[in-house]
Amino acid sequence: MSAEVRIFGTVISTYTRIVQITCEEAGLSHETIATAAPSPENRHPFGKVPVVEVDGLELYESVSIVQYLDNAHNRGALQPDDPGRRAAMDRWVAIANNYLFPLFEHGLVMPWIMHRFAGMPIDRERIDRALPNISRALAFCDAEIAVDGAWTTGAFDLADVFLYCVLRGVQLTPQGGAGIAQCPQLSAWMAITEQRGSIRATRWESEPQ
Ligand SMILES: N[C@@H](CCC(=O)N[C@@H](CS)C(=O)NCC(=O)O)C(=O)O
Repeated sequence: MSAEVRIFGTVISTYTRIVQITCEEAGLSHETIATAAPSPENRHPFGKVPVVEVDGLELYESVSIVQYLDNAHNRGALQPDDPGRRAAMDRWVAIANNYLFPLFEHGLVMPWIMHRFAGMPIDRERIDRALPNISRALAFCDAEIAVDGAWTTGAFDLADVFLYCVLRGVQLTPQGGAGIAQCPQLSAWMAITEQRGSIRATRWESEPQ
């Protein structure tokens, strides 16, 4: 029997994992069909991954995808009802997508992926240029989460899904791992969150056990 959700995306991908975790949370079976972003098979109009097939629909853009999965298959359990808390969650998802991901991805995560998996020389200049802003961003996250020990409600919601995936890529680089280790609240949150079933079930093969 084929999976309920077909995810077309790269195997080591922040956004593919965001969708995988949401499927796990909703109890949906899912399969990932390896699809490179810049490939003729990729149906995303702006050349990004993932693209998802579910319930006869073709969806793209992770916010739209995960809200659909949570609304249609999980009674919206990953989205707070209270409007103020909802606004806080939406703000964190936007921060993750608009500021953190581009900064981390271009400045640190991609240079290491290209080095580790494509054998390219490590681009130290690019990393060194990005590190001050990355440190500031991590310190901001650490201070914000320290306010009440959670991004939004204390319950696991979509802010946790986006932030964990965006931060995990950073943590797996030498500089990012050291940076997060210097942020006590953030480190503690990462350690607790990585024990969750949906996170464990979607670990990248290359992640240390
Ligand atoms: N706005 C998109 C962003 C997706 C995205 O940036 N995906 C990355 C992989 S994690 C990608 O496609 N990178 C390839 C590229 O930018 O060329 C979404 O929310 O789904």
